[in-house]
Amino acid sequence: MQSLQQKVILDKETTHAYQQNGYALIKNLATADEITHYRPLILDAVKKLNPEVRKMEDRDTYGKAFLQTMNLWEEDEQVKEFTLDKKFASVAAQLMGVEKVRLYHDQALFKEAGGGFTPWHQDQYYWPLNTKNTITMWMPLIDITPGMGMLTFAGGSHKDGLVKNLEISDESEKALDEHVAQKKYPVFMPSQMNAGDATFHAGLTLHKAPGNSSSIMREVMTIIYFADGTEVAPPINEWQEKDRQRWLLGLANGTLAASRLNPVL
Ligand SMILES: O=C(O)CCC(=O)C(=O)O
Repeated sequence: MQSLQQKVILDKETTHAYQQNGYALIKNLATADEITHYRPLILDAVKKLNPEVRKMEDRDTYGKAFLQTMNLWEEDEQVKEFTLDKKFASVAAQLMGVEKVRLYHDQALFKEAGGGFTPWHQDQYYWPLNTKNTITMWMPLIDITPGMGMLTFAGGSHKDGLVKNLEISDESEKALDEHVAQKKYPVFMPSQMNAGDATFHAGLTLHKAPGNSSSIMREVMTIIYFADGTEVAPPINEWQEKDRQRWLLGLANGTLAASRLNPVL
């Protein structure tokens, strides 16, 4: 699948808007051929690796929000091409205004039919990385409408740092919803995304998604990147310590975040 390597050059307005808003919507980032090729491979990997076995009614709010299957690229050589793809990484680097990015990890986030909402949160709460220059690419593998669980952003919220020390939960939803209202951040939700469109958001951008009220799975693949040169930060919660072990292979605080799972892309 060679076409993935074609570079996308963003215009200044797009990168400037990303810096101001903390998110960007890039249409047609993956072509229809690329989606046709990679979607079944990602679906197979999710089927094989998805760790969720509980019934919907037995899960908490986080568990109801999506099936979270992580680092597919380690398990599947073809998904590896997708996750390590330079076209996606180059868009991430251009938006962040850095020359090189490293991979943090990938994850498929599949919101089941009838799946719950994703509470307001900031990703950086989970990451022991000594930088604000982190970004997630969020790409639907099928066409999606808002009611299927469209990602929604609080514009400019990334500029205010880590707002609350809260994991994804009913508590984060309540506290951060109040914060968004109080700060009057403009809230943005795309009205439609087609397979291969992608949003990018900063690790500190507040975001959420409604539940999936449709009868089909919201299939989304995500890739998380950070600026090359970032160091490992002392973990501030248990999640960050787990991440340090899992995605940074236990690298010590203050060392370069550059394990074999974090190649420069
Ligand atoms: O897919 C979702 O519902 C939430 C995604 C998300 O929070 C993320 O990719 O950072």
